Parts: sequence; structure tokens; C-alpha cells
Amino acid sequence: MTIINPNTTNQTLDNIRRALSDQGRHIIATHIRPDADAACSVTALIEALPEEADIRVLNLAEVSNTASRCGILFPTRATEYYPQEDDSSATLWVLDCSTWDRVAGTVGEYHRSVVIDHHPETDDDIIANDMVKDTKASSTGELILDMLISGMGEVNDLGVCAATRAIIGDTGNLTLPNVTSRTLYVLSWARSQLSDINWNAMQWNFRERSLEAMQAQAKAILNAHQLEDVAFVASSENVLPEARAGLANQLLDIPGVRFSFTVLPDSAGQPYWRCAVRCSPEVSGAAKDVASAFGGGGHACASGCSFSWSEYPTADAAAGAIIRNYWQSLADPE
Ligand SMILES: [Mn+2]
Repeated sequence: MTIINPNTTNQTLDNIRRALSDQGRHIIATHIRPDADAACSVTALIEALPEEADIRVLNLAEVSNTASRCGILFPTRATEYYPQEDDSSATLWVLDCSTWDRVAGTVGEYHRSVVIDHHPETDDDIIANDMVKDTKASSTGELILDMLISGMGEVNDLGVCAATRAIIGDTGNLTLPNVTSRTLYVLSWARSQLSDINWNAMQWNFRERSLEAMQAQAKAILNAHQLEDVAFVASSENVLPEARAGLANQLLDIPGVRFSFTVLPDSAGQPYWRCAVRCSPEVSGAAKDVASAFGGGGHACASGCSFSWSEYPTADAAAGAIIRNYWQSLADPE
């Protein structure tokens, strides 16, 4: 598991691995009025549990309706949780929920509990036997997908798709600053597993943007490269203008990245690569310097330039020129 939170010990992960293979009873709770991350994380967890497991979900209707509104099938083998049943051998899972008062319904007896969450700590924090609580994660779905990648539970298409949808929900379709390189890593993995991520599901929160633009932007980010403090997207595929906006800015949000750029074909079909170049304030001026070196210009931290296809036949060739120029300017600040 790539989880970096030092509180997540190997013992915790071993316990969770064992819980994930338990064929007995599981109670799953998430916060009231579940969002995409909460509802789809429940689906992903259910899919990671053994076929034989007896799965009870608090407020099943609310969670399953939300999941289906997100375009995610909710597993029919889960049933509503009622606290009067004998749950003394059950594992209680609390997903995407920081405080007890957000857990809808009363939980009765249970044997052991697991929290998987990314919310900041509160005074009324849920305490469990085993906790994967990582406030650096974009979403609970990211933590669950990270577990699946490392082989902690069953992996199937629905589970991966649900975890992906959970991440898309909490990251605003990858536009929010909570996106980290781990977010991109787990999504890249998901993309390699699924021939067809349910892209339609991504439209749920973002009706104001076209599905085509969202697909283009998400795919472009998943194809981003990172070299030390540089992140970039270089593609000969045309990306819709609507999807281009902000792409280079988002790459700057990857931890450790100080310089980012995109190399894309001219949207009007002219024989040029169009480049948006960005840098963080730490290396203020680098974006403008590099863009200027190739006949472009703009602001200190946000600039642009172009390369002709005759001189730079591929997007990668143009990207290489930008990276070399940036690294040279670091080595030789004159
Ligand atoms: Mn969340």
C-alpha cells in the first residue's frame, strides 16, 4: 500500500487485510446524506469482501440511491442494517465519516471496527480498532483503491469503477487542489484495469461542463508525466479548448512540482504546438523566461509559447525543448 500516513502501521494493514477476507458479518456505515465519495466507497468496499459475507449497510436506501445517481450499480447482496440483530461477531466499517454524530442510525454490538477516512481530525473523532485516516488523501475512494492495488481485497470492475467515481466526486473531476500524485497514480491504475470507466458517471456533479470536455481533461491529466519538479502533458490529440483551460495549473498542484506545461496541437488546426507554461512562486519568472526563449511571453508564473511542426515534428520533441530550457535556466540563472 502506498499510504504514507505514519499512523497506518503494518499491523493495521494486516488486521484490515484479515477483516477484508472475513466471510462473516460486516456492518458498513457512512455519513448521513452521502455524497459520491461516501456512497461509491461503500460499493467499492462491498465488492472487496468475500462472496459469502453477510453485509449490512446503515441507511441502505439513501446510500444505494446516491450510488446509482452517481452511475454506480449498488451491490444487491447488501441488506439494511438493524441494530437489534446479533452483531457480536461483526466487523463495523465506518467510511468517509469523521464524527459519530454523522453516522446515521445507532450502531449496536460489534466485534471490531475499522475507520477509513480522509477528513481532518475533530474533537469527536471516531475511534476504531484499526484506522486508516489520511488527511492527505483526496477521498476515501482513493484510500480504498490504494488498498485494492496492493492486493488487500478482491478486485473487480464494479469495485474499481466505484472507487474511481468516489475520487472523481471529491476532487471535482480532478480540478481541486486535493489531487496529489497518489490520486493520479491510483486513477492511472484503474484506467489500465478498466477498458471502459463509466465516464457518464462523472457528469453527475458537473452538468455545466460537457462530458466530452471532462473526458478529455481527465484523460489528459492521467497521461501527465513528471520529471523531478516538472509535470507536463504532451499530446498530439486535440483537447477541446474548454478542457485545456486550467490543465497546466492543475499539474502545478502535484506535490513537489514547481514547473508545469502542456503541449497540444493548435485547436484551429494550424501547424503549431501550443504550450501553456506555468510555475510556482518559488521559481517565479521561470514560466515567462522559458516561454520567451521560444518566442512567446506572458506573466512571470503563467506564460505561453508555440512551436512549428516543421521544426518540432512531435509534441514530445517540443516538450523536451521546454524541459531542457527550464533546467538550463536553473543551472545558469543568467
Ligand atoms: Mn470524502
